Amino acid sequence: MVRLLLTCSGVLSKRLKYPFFIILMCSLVNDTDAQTKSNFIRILDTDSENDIIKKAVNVVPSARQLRWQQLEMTAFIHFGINTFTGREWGDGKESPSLFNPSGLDARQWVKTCKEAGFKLVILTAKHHDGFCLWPSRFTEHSVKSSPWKDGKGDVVKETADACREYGIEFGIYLSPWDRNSSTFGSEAYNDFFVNQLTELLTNYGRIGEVWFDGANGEGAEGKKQRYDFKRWYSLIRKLQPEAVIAVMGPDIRWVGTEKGYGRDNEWSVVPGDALMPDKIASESQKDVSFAPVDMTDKDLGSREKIVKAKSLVWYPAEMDVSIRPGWFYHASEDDQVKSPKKLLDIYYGSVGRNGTLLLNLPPDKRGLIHENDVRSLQYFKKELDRRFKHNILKDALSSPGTRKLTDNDIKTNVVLKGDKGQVLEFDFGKDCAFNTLVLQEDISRGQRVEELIVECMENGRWKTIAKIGTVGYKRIIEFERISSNKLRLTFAKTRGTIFIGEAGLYNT
Ligand code: FUL
Repeated sequence: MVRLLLTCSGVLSKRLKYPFFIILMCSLVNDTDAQTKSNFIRILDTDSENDIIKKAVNVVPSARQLRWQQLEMTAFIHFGINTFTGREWGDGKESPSLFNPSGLDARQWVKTCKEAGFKLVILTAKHHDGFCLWPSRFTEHSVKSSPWKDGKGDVVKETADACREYGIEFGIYLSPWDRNSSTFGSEAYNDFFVNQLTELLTNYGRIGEVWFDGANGEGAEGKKQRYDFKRWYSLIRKLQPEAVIAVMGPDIRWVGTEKGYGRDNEWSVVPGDALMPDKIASESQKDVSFAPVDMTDKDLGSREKIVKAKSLVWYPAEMDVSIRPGWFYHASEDDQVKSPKKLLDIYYGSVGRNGTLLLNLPPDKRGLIHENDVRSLQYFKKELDRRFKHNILKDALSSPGTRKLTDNDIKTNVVLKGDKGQVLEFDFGKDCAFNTLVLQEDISRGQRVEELIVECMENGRWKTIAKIGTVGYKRIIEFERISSNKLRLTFAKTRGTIFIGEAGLYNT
């Protein structure tokens, strides 16, 4: 029989209301609390540091951001003309006749993803070369000019249909930079882009994510394009209101590398100064990155950063990485597919560090995810399931209050008031071996944990086994295997009352 002790210390932070200066960028999370919670809050010149921290705890995800975060694992499919030329970036001059997969099977892509635990698949409908994987009415540079299926095929449709069949979400990657379009560099290009976006958002059912690539090169004769992001974003909101917009859009932030790892302290509440709506509209992607600050900065959301901010926004990280060195398939990389061990490490470093993983699986010239990639993913999933099968806390916990920590629902939470030193203590009644702790904050209440100390009982004394910073949506903490009858979590520093949604203890 296990006992769970909840101890509170510190001062109960008062809930302040800021009815006059809250600006809502996206949807409210909780209508009954409409005046205090939003995914965007302005900071006033008169706000003290304490006021700013209190505002930070009321910055919460929009409904679409919360849904997206809970997907945890999402997949990228890079496929297109580059698959057939062996390049990573095409120049737009490639002949569509090169596109001729011998056995394209989008169901195999989606089945592979589904079985490996992915919840959303994003297809490169158009990469920088401008070649469209759907028969767009607005260009000839597409599958309709290719020999594949005598020009009658539609890869976007096949992928969207497969996602529906397997019950996972579908998303589209549409490169703003188009090296084929003759209008690139003029206002007409924005109309062309809107037309293509409209096709993708209306003809293929529900879209869960729209991914606009950050690469913004030059068109013919050095022409630059001023992208009309405001128009594109409002079109998406109108046609697919549930879709999140990445990668530097209003919903999701690029983590800052293409390696698949988050920071030690990955904050979803960050300064939103560059996200001011008036700026979003007017400048090219190169001029305004929509980044709160330098996206590669080691620290984006600590107290030090947010106390200098002019606004705060919920802007969670997406960790994109390819299973191979390249984003597109190259036969020469068949022996460089990331191992199951590496994929597990990436999982711990992304999903386990308050992020969403976006893993790229590039189909080969046949139009299939290569056997080596499939094998690696299968072993990865098997090992993941094995490691997280047996939650020691689940078996042991008995009281209804503590069951909330193991019911796979982050919204049923354990509330710990105070702003430092809150304690969760678990007594197993007998020695148990473990080496991994998984914690989740109920992020619908914000991200609040700043420092956590993990201890176990050894010979009648508490021994520190891990010290970490942020938790957020999910934190996976590994330490040396130990055997103990008690575990103590001390939230050494928090931004006020914390809401722990889930907890898991494993012997992996
Ligand atoms: C980058 C692109 O240039 C790569 O080709 C790839 O699509 C990657 C996901 O984003 O910016």
